[in-house]
Amino acid sequence: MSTDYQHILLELNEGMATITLNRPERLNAFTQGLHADLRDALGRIRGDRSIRVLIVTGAGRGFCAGQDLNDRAVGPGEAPPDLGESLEKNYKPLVLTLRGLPIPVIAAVNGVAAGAGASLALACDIVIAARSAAFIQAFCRLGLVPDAGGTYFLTRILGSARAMGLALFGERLEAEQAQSWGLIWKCVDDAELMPTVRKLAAQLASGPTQGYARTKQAVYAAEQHALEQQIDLERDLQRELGRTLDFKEGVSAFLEKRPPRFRGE
Ligand code: LHQ
Repeated sequence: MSTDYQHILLELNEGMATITLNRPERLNAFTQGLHADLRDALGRIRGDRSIRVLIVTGAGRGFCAGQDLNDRAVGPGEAPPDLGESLEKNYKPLVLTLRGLPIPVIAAVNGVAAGAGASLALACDIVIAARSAAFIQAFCRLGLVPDAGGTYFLTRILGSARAMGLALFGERLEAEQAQSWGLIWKCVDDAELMPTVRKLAAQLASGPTQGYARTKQAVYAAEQHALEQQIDLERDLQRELGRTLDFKEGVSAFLEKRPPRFRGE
């Protein structure tokens, strides 16, 4: 099934949802309209228990070039825009919704991811990029800080030395380098991007969805917790998961020497 929006495509198929940012002539830069479509689509995905994985990608040759700067030009005599309002209303809910979805989210970075477009990719749980793709912290060219979680993601994932270099110089970080720095999960040949992503998404869509939700929760909590707190969280999550049908199925399948049939329950 596919659902039409003006600025994105939403496809739902066998437990997998795919959101394709669809403003290719502007490298899928964010506008109010794009944000509104994303909000609506993510709300539907969150409310549909049959969806067990989400893919986010871009139409055309770019993934997402960040904020559409046509919306941000300040003419002579005009009051400066309130960028904080735009972040509060649009980008913060977007990033927090992606992080909070109880299903794995895969960014299929098909081309350049610049500014808040790079933050969008890094807000996803797994990032797979085409070899020709690149990540650009374009904010410094505009006199801005990396936003939409940019300073958080870069610093947590790479450490402050590399985060600072990327943020101050705004250079292209090629997908291969991003992989070797550990910023993303994988870089693959361009032609292999969507086949690879769909294969992994299908694997996740037929996996133990409850376990994935708690894994996501635990991995992100570990960024904040001390060891003891984290061990306590793991205990609590495992206690819940031990009651799921998927755990029962996983153990039975192992003992019966057959592949498990997880239902996400
Ligand atoms: C664009 C854009 C774009 C409009 C390409 N806007 N048209 C900011 C402020 C407000 C609040 C919230 O937070 C933010 C966060 C941010 O995201 S700040 C960062 C904004 N993004 C940028 O500064 C990136 C601007 N784009 C570029 O530097 C280049 O386009 C990159 C390096 C991404 C790609 O370069 P090329 O591959 O050479 O493509 P291009 O520049 O030729 O772009 C293709 C078209 O897309 C072109 O239009 P045209 O009509 O000439 O074909 C661009 O103007 C348009 N486009 N990014 N952000």
